[in-house]
Amino acid sequence: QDMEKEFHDIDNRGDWNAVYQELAEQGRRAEGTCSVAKRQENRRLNRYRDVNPFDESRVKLQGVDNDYINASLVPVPEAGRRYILTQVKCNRYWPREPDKKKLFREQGLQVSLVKEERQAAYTVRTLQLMHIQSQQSRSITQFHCTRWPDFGVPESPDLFLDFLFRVRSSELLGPEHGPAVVHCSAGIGRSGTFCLVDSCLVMLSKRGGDGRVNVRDVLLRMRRFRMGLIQTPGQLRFSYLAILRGLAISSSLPLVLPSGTNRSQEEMRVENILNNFSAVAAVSNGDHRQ
Ligand code: PTR
Ligand code: PTR
Ligand code: PTR
Repeated sequence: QDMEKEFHDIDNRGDWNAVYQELAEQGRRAEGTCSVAKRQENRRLNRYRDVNPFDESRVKLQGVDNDYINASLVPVPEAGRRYILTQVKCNRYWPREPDKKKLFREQGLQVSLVKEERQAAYTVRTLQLMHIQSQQSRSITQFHCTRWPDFGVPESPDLFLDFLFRVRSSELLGPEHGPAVVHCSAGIGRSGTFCLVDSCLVMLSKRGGDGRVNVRDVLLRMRRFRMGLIQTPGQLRFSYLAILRGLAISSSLPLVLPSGTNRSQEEMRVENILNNFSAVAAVSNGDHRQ
């Protein structure tokens, strides 16, 4: 595989820093304008002065006076994916317990917790979001990766892939659903890593066994819709590792498991991951305030 060779070449040269800086520079040269984000009345809506949505791909709120939110729609057509990346993290926006509701008066919304399942590295929650005035509600599935500090990488590709495969098994990232919301602190570093790995793995599986994907090109194309996706050389290297590992896992998966033979731990683990179906709509990375 070309990508594997590229990975080892960069590793052997100890060059991730240079590769990352070059990519970041190319990304910056292609950036669009952020004039709406920089308007006086919107300044307080941006957590970081240097992370803004482009005018062209910003998500617009409906039914409110000011349609501005620091969120971008990032399409990856080759993978059949569309994500909304945004900066939502500092507040726990869901109730801690099933019988409690969280009320957002200003927005006229109410959030209740329907179900919560805790795993070692992530939590899956089913939330009910209600628009109070119309009494309309929708079900939101939130996948919350709980072990990924900003500017860092997850402990291992396998731990991250457990999380990613769990999200994917719900099929909520697919084209028959609206774009999934992916958020962290700035909505670029960890969220960007998540979307890049997901999209590249989808492209590889569509292209079959000897398919290829140019990770850097995919990332640069995604960066035209939201700035700064992937924030460190380490996150870029981790993305390659996770894609390679994800590819190895999915191609080692036998179509029909031979009965009576001893299956490896690996096969059983993968089968477990793939059988874990549930329903989704939002993905969340990182910690939240208590
Ligand atoms: N990791 C962040 C930092 O150290 O900059 C922490 C942070 C958390 C920054 C929340 C900003 C935050 O948003 P707000 O100021 O809106 O609570
Ligand atoms: N200016 C901020 C900083 O560099 O600290 C912006 C920023 C913060 C960028 C967090 C990325 C961050 O990480 P993530 O997108 O993973 O929350
Ligand atoms: N309870 C923490 C606090 O308010 O300091 C919440 C928090 C945790 C805020 C982490 C920001 C954090 O940074 P990040 O999740 O982006 O690593």
